[in-house]
Amino acid sequence: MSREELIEQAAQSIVEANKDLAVEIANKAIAEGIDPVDMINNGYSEGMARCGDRFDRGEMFLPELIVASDAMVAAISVLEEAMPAENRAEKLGTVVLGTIEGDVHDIGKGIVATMLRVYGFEVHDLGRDVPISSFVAKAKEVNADIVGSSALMTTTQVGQKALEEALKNACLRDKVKTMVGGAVVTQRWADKIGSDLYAENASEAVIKLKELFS
Ligand code: B12
Repeated sequence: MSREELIEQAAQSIVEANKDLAVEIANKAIAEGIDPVDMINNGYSEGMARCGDRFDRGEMFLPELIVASDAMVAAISVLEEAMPAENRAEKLGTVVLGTIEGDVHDIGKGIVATMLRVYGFEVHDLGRDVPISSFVAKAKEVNADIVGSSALMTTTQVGQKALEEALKNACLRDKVKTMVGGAVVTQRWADKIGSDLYAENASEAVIKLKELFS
């Protein structure tokens, strides 16, 4: 099967919320030697974007979205196994990462965590619905170089601004770089709140952080 066919089937498996098919396609892609990151970015993520459009149009409802999310998580975990870790003697930096309090969206943040690990960063993934104080406490505890936050909703996006303030109040802002992302987040927002770095997707996050630490 060609790359294009597998990419399209991956997207379709998410739209159909078909976990078995999503996993089957992931395994096929690995067997065919297709880049797992390509499959995630252009296949499964595209499928989830189509789900988002359907949800917007009222053609898909929350329970289906939850099943589609499960299918995506299952396929990604198969592909993660196939990502060759970059060989390097030393870690590039220590990252604390999480989804802002009040927000349960964690698929994209999980992809960012995986990709950063693959490319040589030590990642402390705090999960989702993470209180601002936990980001700050973890950053102190592990002596973080980067604090990254994900927000998928306009209501939780404001938490990224609160995180900037909290890091300043804890006298950590000079020691750590901050990185923001998530579907509602833009470069403009990052500039507005004074975050050091914005990335549209996980691959871009890796490129930008590697630049910063090289
Ligand atoms: C899947 C999904 C869900 C799943 C989440 C499952 C999970 N475990 O994550 C479920 C069904 C649980 C869900 C619930 C809800 N959802 Co929802 N959901 C989505 C959907 C369709 C896709 C999100 C997704 O996973 N995309 C795929 C991943 C790969 O993309 P991504 O998250 O954007 O991540 C990439 C980049 O953004 C970036 N990135 C992400 N994080 C970070 C962090 C850093 C530091 C960096 C650098 C980069 C980065 O890299 C990632 C990988 O490339 C979006 C629609 C959309 N277009 O985004 C709505 C959406 C986000 N949901 C929405 C809403 C409203 C809700 C609910 C409130 C619905 C409800 N009525 O209950 C609840 C939320 C409850 C809560 N308190 O959080 C709205 C938000 C609207 C808004 N603008 O505020 C959206 C936009 C849908 C819509 N159009 O209405 N949702």
